[in-house]
Amino acid sequence: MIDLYYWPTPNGHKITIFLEETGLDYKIVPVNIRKGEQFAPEFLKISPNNRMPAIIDHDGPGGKPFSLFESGAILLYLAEKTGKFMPSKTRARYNVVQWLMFQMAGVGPMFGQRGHFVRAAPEKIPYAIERYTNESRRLLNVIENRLAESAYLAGDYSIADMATYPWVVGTRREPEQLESRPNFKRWLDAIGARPAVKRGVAVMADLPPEPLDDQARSILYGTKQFERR
Ligand SMILES: N[C@@H](CCC(=O)N[C@@H](CS)C(=O)NCC(=O)O)C(=O)O
Repeated sequence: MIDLYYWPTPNGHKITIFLEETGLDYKIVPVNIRKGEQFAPEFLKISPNNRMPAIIDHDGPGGKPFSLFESGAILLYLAEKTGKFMPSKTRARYNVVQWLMFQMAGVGPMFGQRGHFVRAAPEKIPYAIERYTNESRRLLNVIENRLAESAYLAGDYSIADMATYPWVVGTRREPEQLESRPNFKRWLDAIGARPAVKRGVAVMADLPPEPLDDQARSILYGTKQFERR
């Protein structure tokens, strides 16, 4: 059994998609990041960066519990544990790893900052919005070019696609961005049609919408983030 410390966000969806794809037994442990539950001492023991997702695999290596934070590390671990969605041969494996790192170091942070400055920032800062919008569009072009030569980011459907999809699926709200990227659109359609992906993104999707009020802002973007623990 795997405990998944989770809140329904793109980083959380990466892991629910993998777990649904493989049928591994898991239990959701909700971490309400707008209420500050990511700062609970018990959670920080497994995720010292106060971010979800994190897991405890009660049947970890050596049959003992094993905890992990960082979604990319969790996907690598689960792929290795199950032997699924990451090939074992070195060249093919590192092809997956490089596209996973591209998501972790590029797509996630840039789309995340864009979302912050477009939707969450209390003031509109044109330079920041333009900077992260440009960078997000550039990354979509990298994805489009890659998908013009490959059905999925790293050959076959893999953890690299599971990591990237939840971050870029919101581009559907900007149809003009899809028109110029037909291979990206084909990939979005193919992944979005997978039953396990539908189930993965549906986990806790029925939560009532919570406002990003002053208290949530202060927890997510305020001084609590860098208080010494
Ligand atoms: N690099 C981390 C990022 C995780 C992350 O940013 N999680 C966000 C939600 S999507 C979070 O837990 N935020 C809580 C906070 O900012 O305090 C990963 O991929 O796991």
